Amino acid sequence: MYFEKSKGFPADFLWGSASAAYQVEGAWNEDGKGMSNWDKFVRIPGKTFQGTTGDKAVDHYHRYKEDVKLMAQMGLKTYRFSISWPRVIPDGNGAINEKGLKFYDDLINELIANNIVPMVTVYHWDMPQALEEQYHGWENRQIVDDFVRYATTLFEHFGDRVKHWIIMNEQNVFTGLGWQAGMHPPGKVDDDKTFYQVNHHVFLAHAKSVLALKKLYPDALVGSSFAYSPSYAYDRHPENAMAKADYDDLKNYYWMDMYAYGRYPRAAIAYLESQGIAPQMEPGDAEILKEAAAKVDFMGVNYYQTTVVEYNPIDGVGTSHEMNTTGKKGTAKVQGVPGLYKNPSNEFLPTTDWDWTIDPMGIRMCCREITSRYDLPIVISENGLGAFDKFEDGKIHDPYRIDYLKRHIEELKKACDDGCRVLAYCTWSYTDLLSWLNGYQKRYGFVYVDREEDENSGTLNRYKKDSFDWYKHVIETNGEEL
Ligand code: BGP
Repeated sequence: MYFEKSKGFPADFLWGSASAAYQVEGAWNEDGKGMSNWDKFVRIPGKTFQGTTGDKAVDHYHRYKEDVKLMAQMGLKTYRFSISWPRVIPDGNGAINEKGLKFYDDLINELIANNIVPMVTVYHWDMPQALEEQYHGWENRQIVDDFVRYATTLFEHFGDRVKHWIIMNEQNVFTGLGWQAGMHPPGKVDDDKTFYQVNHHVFLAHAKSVLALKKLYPDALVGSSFAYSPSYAYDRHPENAMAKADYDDLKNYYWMDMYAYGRYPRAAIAYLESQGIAPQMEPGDAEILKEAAAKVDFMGVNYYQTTVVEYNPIDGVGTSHEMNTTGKKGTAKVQGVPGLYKNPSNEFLPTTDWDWTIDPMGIRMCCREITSRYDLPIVISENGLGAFDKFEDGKIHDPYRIDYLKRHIEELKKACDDGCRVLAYCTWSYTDLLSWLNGYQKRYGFVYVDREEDENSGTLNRYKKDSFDWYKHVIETNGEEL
């Protein structure tokens, strides 16, 4: 739709930036923290780019005050960060680690003292390794109760100061990479049956946590963040249009329908049943999922790219077990589900060095689709450009990042004009941080951190990139001057 004059962003719009505990904190074995599945996984040779770990990460655990000070200088309105489950409950279901809670108390208080709204992610992928050893983590339904106890501990402890909660980060990504692609812990390959069962457990953990939070704090705002890649049919061929419908049901609505409606898409379940891989539900599950969905306040969206969908014959490509983790353009592979769809590249769009499609209009598509299908408010909980940055005489010129963010914010503004209720926009990320599989060379921050893949490299000092001042001005003008 076209509007003569933009209404712009709402006056209370939350301009933010995001991170995740494992990617920034470091201090992996300090102050009583337990081992996480990621602490274990990164130690398996060949799993991460040049063997990088989050042992030290960017040392946010010790430098959080300096980081918050920079956020305050920028005028950031919200900071989205995650809490590390093994830092708070080292073995997952035993004693609470008071020192772990204290770190997050200090961080939250520091943010509030600087007028920055804390937005907390309960689970951003680092699970206590002890639960893997006790009962194979998410594969066992037992984890639901342990998760809800962990989440409730956070709600009880921080709920007086934290209003914005994201329960799960990118459930679709950590389960897909964990049980199909084999690239995240527990590193299982093509185990579709377990993948859907694991997802069912995660949905229950999400739902029961939403209910627990609303019981304690009815005014809290809650949702989960979905890694949403809106899809385009390859062309007007009906087979490709149907492939897009299959893709949306299995790759997008499967998660978003559950968060928003508390049910699985019928066509997806029919397909999974035909393959013998549908999740097992227990009596009462459907009711809990529905009850929680009615209480969800927003759809969290991590938006990076769109996808093209083309029909994939029964002898066509399957799940890829590798991706471009080096930044050498053109090394990513086409993947799909035989008999349903595959995802070729889009010749109309440029890509990053890691072969991620750059499509600013896609962010507007996300908002429009969510608004039409769910009529929920939206929190853009991640959006950003991973790039190689050059540090020269204390300066980092990153016009490519400014251009990327500017073009996405322009489209987001149009989504607001379209009537979408967008509450927040968080860039990924604030400081540079560890990219799970791509090491430290794939940088996303407004703040450059002096370190490389080697654990002993760099001073860890912080430097503002050009994009820092640019985003400061965006915030000052509430997105009017980009
Ligand atoms: C999302 C994750 C983030 C972050 C981001 C960038 O999927 O929620 O944790 O890592 O993607 O991805 P990458 O680090 O692979 O470039």
